[in-house]
Amino acid sequence: MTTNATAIAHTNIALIKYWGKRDVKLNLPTTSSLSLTLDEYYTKTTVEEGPEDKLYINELPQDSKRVHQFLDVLRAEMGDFPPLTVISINKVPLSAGLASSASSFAALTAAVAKFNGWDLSNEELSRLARRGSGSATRSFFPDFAIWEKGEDDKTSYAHHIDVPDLPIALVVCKIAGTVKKVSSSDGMVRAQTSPNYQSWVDESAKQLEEMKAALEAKDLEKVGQLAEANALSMHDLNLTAEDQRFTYFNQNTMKVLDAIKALRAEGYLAYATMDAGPNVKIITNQEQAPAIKEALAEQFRKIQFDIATPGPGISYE
Ligand code: 2P0
Repeated sequence: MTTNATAIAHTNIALIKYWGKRDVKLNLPTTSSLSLTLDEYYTKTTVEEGPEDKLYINELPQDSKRVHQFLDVLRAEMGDFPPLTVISINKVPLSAGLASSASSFAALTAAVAKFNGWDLSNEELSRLARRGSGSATRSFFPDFAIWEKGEDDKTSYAHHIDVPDLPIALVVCKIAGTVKKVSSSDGMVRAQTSPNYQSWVDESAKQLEEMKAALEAKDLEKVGQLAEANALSMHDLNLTAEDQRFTYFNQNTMKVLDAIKALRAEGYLAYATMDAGPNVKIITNQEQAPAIKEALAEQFRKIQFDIATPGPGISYE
């Protein structure tokens, strides 16, 4: 056991989404999902022996039941360890549809494993991180990862898929940096009451296979089409939920989605994906990303735009 341990995990954006649980306690998903790890957004987490489990994010103390529960899940799974002070530096805009829980729980899992000297593969770490947050399963791997829904607790984790030299880029539209009103976990429960839910699950399995083929063929146009179709149908579930329907869209979301369509009509490679917030991420290639960013920045002066590119897997300091 060392006195402290530090891990860095980058966030990821799902091109085929996770949006529903078949087991809430074990965090087992209804679908497999596929993601791109991003270079620009990450969490760096250090753990050291506490007097008690305590979390700081960007130097501010936090009262996070989720983190406390997760540390206890790790103790139950792996054996006891001392109370920990968790010090997290988060370079992901908090809770605004850029999955900060993905990089946070991946970095925390890896830091705790290093602190305790657990000799685990990234797949085994991914399996443990799942209990903290589903999307964290995919943040151990560079570039592209698939979280296999698996059969049970032992078989539901993510792995890397190798797609060498794909010049993919995302233009991230930061429409709102405010805290979202419906958490992902609540949103999924509601979405699962949509009459369209089972058809989304069935369609998602087909889209995943098509996405793997499109990545292998390096067909970015097809990657974009599939990701957009998968994301927009995920958001339809929220609107058609029978119990507490809701939407993450706002007026600017609609306008940006229209602008993406217009860019496509002009010949750009531009497809939208969206997560649990009003932000839109545009899937394009690295050559076109700056022009798309510029065109949108001119049209939407109050929205901030970033360009994100494929990022690395977990690392340690
Ligand atoms: C995803 N999202 O695949 C989907 C798409 C948001 C929209 O995973 O309840 O924070 O902690 O397992 O991982 C965000 O949800 O949810 C997410 P929990 P998580 O990236």
